[in-house]
Amino acid sequence: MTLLFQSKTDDPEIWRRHLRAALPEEDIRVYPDELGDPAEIDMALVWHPPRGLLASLPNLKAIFSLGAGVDHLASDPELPTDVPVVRMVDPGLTEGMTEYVVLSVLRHHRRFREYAALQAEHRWEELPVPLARSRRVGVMGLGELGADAARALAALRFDVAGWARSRKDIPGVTCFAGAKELGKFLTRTDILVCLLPLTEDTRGILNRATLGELPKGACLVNAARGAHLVDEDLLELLETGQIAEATLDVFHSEPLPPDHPFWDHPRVLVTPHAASVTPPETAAKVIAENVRRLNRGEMPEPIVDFGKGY
Ligand code: NDP
Ligand code: OXD
Repeated sequence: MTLLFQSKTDDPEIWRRHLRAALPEEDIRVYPDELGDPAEIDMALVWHPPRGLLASLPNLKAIFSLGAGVDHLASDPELPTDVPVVRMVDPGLTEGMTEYVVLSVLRHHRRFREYAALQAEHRWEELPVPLARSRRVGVMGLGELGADAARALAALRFDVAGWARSRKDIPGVTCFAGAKELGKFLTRTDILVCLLPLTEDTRGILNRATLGELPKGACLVNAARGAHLVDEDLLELLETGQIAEATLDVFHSEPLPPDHPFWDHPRVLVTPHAASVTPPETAAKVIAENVRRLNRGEMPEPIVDFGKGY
């Protein structure tokens, strides 16, 4: 079988090396130079593919997303509807995200932004910090990434809750479900972490109304998608003190435009969509397992349900 690799942001040679090691029998081609005859492509491993590329491959049996999010595919009006789309669920990707979330939550909890500001003024001042068990962290999205991050935060003894569409049972995590329980989840959350997929239901979910339900002085960590957040609402809530600080990894427009107010905001930490990057050394093995499933005539997994949007 022939696998086409396409990404403008991932190094194709590193991926080729890991894919070859995991799939020695398969033909690995890198887009665009090695595309060759489109009819020969059986599978595509892609990140933000050019519109229409996937539709131009007539014998495609599976589309693998290089990332966990599939909004980069859902937004392609020409996405083939008869080819299974497989999202990235990879232990390395999950570990990276959990590190980012734990680091960000601890940074807010232990007031490191304020210590950095004090250091800049050469001020020796101890700031009070509650025990983690008194700090209420809330994780929006309890899927592959959110559930792992919530478990890690609970292991650090934070008072952790999570919110998803369906009810979850995660030891040490108070689980809320569905739109009806969003309010209860928000009002008990001091540090809010967003790990939702971007869908029509979740677009703009971090807005004046929802962030306004958090206790005054709450912190926000958005590592999901920029379009979850209404930027102007966050800026306004930072001004009023409703939101004390934010850590933002994802933005409406990436790279974040140089004149965007987040860059210079003293209480916003910007990272460049780097919360977790799919590591080829682990993910090539995940792809290989799915290619073997296809070779056996089985379905790859997990397949995206575009009815739900993720
Ligand atoms: P999953 O599909 O495994 O989990 C999604 C979770 O969100 C599920 O718990 C789901 O609920 C919940 N959810 C979806 N829609 C709603 C809704 N309307 N209301 C309440 N809960 C909802 O995704 P992952 O955990 O693998 O990834 C999450 C997102 O993280 C990705 O889509 C991507 O956008 C982002 N990401 C960002 C990265 C970065 O570097 N910044 C890296 C990787 C991912 P249920 O379980 O009931 O279905
Ligand atoms: C992803 C991402 O979805 O990198 O994996 O954002």
